[in-house]
Amino acid sequence: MHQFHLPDMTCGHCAGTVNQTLKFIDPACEVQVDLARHTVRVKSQEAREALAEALSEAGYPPAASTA
Ligand SMILES: [Cu+2]
Repeated sequence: MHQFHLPDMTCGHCAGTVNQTLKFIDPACEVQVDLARHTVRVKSQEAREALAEALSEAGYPPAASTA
C-alpha cells in the first residue's frame, strides 16, 4: 500500500486524472482518493517511485511528506 500527498489534486477532475494515471501504470491497482486531504492510497505491486514519477508527469507531483 502506497500513500501519496498530492497538493495539486483539488477537484473531481483531478481525482479522475490521478486515477487514470495510476491505472495506466498498473491496471490491477486499487485507488482510493481523499480529495479533502489531497491524498491518494494505492494498493499496487508497483514500485513507489514508478507511481510517483507517473503522477508527477501527469501534473500532480507528490509532496515530500505523505502525512
Ligand atoms: Cu481539479
